[in-house]
Amino acid sequence: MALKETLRQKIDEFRPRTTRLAKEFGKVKIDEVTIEQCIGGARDIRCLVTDISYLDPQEGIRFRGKTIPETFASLPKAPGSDYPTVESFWYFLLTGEVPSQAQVDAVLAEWKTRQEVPPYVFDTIRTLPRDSHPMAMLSVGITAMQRDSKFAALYNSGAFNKLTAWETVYEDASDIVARIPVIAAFIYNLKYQGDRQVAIDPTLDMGANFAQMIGQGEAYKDVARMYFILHSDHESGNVSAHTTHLVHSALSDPYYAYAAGLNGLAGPLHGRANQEVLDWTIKFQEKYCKDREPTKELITKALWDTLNSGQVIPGYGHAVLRKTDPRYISQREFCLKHLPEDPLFKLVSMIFEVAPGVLTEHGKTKNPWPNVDAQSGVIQWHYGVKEWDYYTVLFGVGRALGCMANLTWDRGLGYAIERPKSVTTPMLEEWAAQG
Ligand code: NMX
Ligand code: MLT
Repeated sequence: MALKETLRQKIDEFRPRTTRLAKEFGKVKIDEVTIEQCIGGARDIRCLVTDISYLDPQEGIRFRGKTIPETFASLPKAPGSDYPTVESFWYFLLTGEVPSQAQVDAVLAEWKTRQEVPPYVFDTIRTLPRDSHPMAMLSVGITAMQRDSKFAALYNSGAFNKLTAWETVYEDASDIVARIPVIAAFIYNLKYQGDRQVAIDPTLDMGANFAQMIGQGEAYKDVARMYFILHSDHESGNVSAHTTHLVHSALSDPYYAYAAGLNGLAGPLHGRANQEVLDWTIKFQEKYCKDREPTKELITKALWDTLNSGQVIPGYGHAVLRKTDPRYISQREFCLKHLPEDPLFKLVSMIFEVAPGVLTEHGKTKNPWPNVDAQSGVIQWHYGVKEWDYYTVLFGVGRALGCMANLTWDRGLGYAIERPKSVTTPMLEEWAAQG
């Protein structure tokens, strides 16, 4: 059965569960809200639903119930590779089922029919100043494609039907995930390779094709597959996923919604932290290690200098996690296998030995351990993708998978427009006085 048909069956089977919960158990309490949460970024308030992934503070992410090692182990691999194709992961995220090789091949074939980016998208990106941030370019590219939205066309046609509208979200979502690596490669070549563009290779899977389009060799194909899968989803409360969900809840189409999500991902406390990590590490090398090897003492001093100047240590801390991010560990294992002697990897490993102690002594952060961004740039750097302002674009390509799978299900289950209630400071003061 084709992916869309499988999905139709799954959504039809699932919908009564959501309807029943809302109708019969709608008043059951699952949380309470404190003043601290209200002022402090709604931290930990349970008010979003997703079945695509779940983040446990101690264990880290599970995609469709599977840990990262379980996900990598269970999905069909790219030919000759240790890693699954992104296409097989997409099938898994959408349906919760491990696909057969034939099902993966069908997604591969489907993406080939979708991945041609309309030329006006490239023309639009080209009009931007060349020193625009690559995330601005990506966001503009996705917004430009809105013209082609099948969801928007359905809405405008007057034939919008709540029960079947998800089908056009699936169409837009699939177009976005198939095209976003092509747009990302275009931006890379435009900005850093003198506009030397490389054509799509229709014989390759998404990760391999991306590698080829940015001029990378065989080894990078697995880097791309691993990277896009690891960055795909982190349940629904993170800024990029939540923004995408929020914007689409107003029935804005997936292009508008994901462009908004990308704009959130571009923030230094979110996806851009991977750029900041490289920036911090290279500046550290330049300042302290011109004529000497890095030491734990030097790193400790540099970390304190950063903290004392009021800045955060990029790549450390997390709003939910309270242990080392398993996405960090997964990438670290890749480094230990493929680039154990890389000087930058060794430096980042030394920071890993020192930073949690420094942050604990500093005493502010609830989680002194590294997150995904502390390790990802090192791998890119090792393979020659040294333009670190581009790293968040790579994150954005991966995050599209999670956001688009979620939007398809959001519409399938008919989630409402999101509209939490705000209160005023005098109201908070009154409640505070009442205890
Ligand atoms: N370095 C210094 N201070 C920190 C750090 C850090 N890495 N992490 C948290 N703090 C501070 C934080 O700024 C806050 O200070 P204040 O009370 O003065 O406002 C205090 O510790 C308590 O913050 P937490 O409750 O531990 O963290 P919160 O949930 O508010 O924020 C992050 C989570 C991820 C925004 C925060 O840890 C951070 O800024 N980390 C560095 C940036 C980063 O790596 N972001 C990437 C996250 C992953 N991603 O890809 O999105
Ligand atoms: C993410 O992958 O979105 C980040 O780790 C941030 C988060 O989960 O809040």
